[in-house]
Amino acid sequence: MQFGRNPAHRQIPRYEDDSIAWNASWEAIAASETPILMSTAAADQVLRRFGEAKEPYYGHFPSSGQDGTYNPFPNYNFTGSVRPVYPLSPKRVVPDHIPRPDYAEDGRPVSEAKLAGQPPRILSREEQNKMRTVCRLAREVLDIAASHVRPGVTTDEIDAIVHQATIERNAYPSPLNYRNFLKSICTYVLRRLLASSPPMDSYVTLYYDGYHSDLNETYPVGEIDEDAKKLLRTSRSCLDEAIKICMPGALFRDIGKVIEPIARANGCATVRTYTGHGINDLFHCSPTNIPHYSKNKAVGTMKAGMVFTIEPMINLGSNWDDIHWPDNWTATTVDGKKSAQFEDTLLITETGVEILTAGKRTDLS
Ligand SMILES: [Co+2]
Repeated sequence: MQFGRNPAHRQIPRYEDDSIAWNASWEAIAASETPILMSTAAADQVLRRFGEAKEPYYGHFPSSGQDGTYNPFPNYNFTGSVRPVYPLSPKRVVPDHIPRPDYAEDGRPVSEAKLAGQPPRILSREEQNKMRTVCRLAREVLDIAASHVRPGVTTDEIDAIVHQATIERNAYPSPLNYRNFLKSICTYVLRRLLASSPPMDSYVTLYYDGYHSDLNETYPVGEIDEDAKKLLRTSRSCLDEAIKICMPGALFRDIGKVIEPIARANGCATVRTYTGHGINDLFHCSPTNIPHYSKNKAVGTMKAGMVFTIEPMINLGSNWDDIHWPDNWTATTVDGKKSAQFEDTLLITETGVEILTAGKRTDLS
């Protein structure tokens, strides 16, 4: 498939210095101590759709803070109160002995492009076992990351923890250098998480023994308000109910028909830009678009041996649209309201579905 730019980019103002306008950033910080509106995005998919992230700009900005940090897009009309904080930490190193996907060196997922448009693959028994292994490892790493989520932690600290836990398992952190993405996890948040503020979303994607897994959860950080609690419960149940219909013969388009009514009934909206996707020896593959909204025209029937993700992004309120920062990958809600997301990697079995990334549930009550 082609990775065209989203029309949302056209709304982004131009800067005097073009080198600033398309930098890659991944850290964001809350500008104030008021309850924070955080948005999450499947950053892996932002990259998939939007093309390559750009090298960060490390130059001087007049708006630099006393600690040397700065907002690289001071003129951008941000929604919500989350802001980028530069400079980014240096790219983390993966030891040479760990096998890596094709894009690890130059950022280009060539094999994904080659196989675009192919029907979904049915995995052999051996491949299914490899998917079980890599998904179990991803769950272990995500749980380690979750155990470090607390007020005051930075997303960069979580990235370091995930990177270390991943390479300790002889796995490669799949997001690293995927279309030149600079980090080992996709996380969206506040660089420094405040007590009584936002949920934090964390993605863990591993590559091990030739196969990828994909998993994400949103966590409360400190005390969160009732709206945020409702959002987390709704997002989790959107995913859980959608998984229940998965079995041989079920239609991919019906997933969205389960999810959107649950979101609406709880005063929430379903993001349309980002979708579930096939995953196996490729990070993203056929079926490339598994929509989470009702009126979709996704084609295809589930068959035993297929592996794919479901990962609905649910926004508080009725606005499902999203907008992107000039860094080429950070997605936020257009109205600055909170958003949450949960994702699992699923295997269709002869009789139903196996949640390959299943694990202990966070208490969302
Ligand atoms: Co995914």
